[in-house]
Amino acid sequence: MPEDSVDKLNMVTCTAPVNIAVIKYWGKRNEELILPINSSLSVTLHQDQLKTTTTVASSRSFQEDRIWLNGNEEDISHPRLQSCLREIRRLARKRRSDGDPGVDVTGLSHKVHVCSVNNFPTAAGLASSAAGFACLVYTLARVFGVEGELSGIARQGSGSACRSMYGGFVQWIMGQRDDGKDSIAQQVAPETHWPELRVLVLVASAERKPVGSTSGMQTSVETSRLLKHRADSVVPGRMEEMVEAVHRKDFATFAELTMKDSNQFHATCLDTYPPIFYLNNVSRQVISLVHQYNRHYRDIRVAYTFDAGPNAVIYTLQENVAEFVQVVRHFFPPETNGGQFLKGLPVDCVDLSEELKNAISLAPMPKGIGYIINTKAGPGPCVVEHPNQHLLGPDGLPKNA
Ligand code: 2P0
Repeated sequence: MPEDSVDKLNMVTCTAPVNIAVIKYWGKRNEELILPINSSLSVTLHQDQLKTTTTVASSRSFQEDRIWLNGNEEDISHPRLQSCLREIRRLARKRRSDGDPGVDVTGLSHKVHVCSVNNFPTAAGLASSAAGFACLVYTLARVFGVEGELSGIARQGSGSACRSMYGGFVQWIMGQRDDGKDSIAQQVAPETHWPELRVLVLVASAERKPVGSTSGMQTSVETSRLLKHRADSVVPGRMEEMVEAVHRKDFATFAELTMKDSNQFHATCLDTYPPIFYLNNVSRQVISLVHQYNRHYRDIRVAYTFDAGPNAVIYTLQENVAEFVQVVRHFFPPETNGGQFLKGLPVDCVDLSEELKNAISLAPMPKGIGYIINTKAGPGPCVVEHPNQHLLGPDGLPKNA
């Protein structure tokens, strides 16, 4: 590659977070624009534990758009990738014609190379598409010099990705318009609002989920009357209550709504025909454990939620983390010579009282849970300033290829 084209490489690296919904998104009213049948609300997880990193480079010398995900080159012609690229370029052209000096005029026609990695295993069962598309859109926007509302573009990559465009507590407002312009994410409160809140990801299984979210929710929309009832008559009220509970930092209300909404989402999966099963025996044991733990204290101290897979995500407050982790360790004894059971934020060691152990009537399930990630709410996407963090080399190809 000649020197001058190397000089004209425009390269940006950003990171974006995972989010876990407490009011679930399930069902679209428009498949192509990814418009949902109900609003949803999530907590953005801290990027110290879970994040996607994406580098985008643009250059006059690139022949075509290309993308590498977790080390492998993937097909960039995927319609959802194309939607994000097209919409960012459209926005950049619009900004330029509006006279925005920030837009890199010369780079508008350039092709891009995209390289993206997750710092968590796909086997952790966490929705990597949300962090992935949020990171792609955020990074592309920096490369093309566009700012402002970007969640509507991330949404067109993957619905839940629009919520990863902000930190803290985030709602995705379903919107009413057919063109989707009002279907966007908004921050309800920043991550600093509720510093005591903690999130434990209980990684139960390395199996791949049987039915993907996109096709699963499609079948649910076609066949489940419960899903329609949920979207029309349950979620609107729950969204209001949840926003209020977050503002008040009312853990008991937040927790109860979270558990009920997870349960109703899985009920709509069972009401889908043919039914979809995301929960397994370990999931059901975790549900039972949480309810028995809360009943023992006559107080809602811990809440569970499950997405399109068997792994539990636990919301609790910092003061309960050490004991609850020990409870999980007691009822799901880990492999003695296995890897680290607890990852993420450090946790003190505590002894469980006999009273508490006796109050929970469950037979221990050895190795039911592989490991726990202890994390908290965190900020939205950020730019990585240090150039040695770029995933693409000066030749525009992945460094670790
Ligand atoms: C959520 N999930 O609100 C819900 C709860 C899974 C269960 O968003 O088709 O990967 O890309 O819009 O965003 C997973 O759905 O689906 C999801 P698409 P997405 O987090």
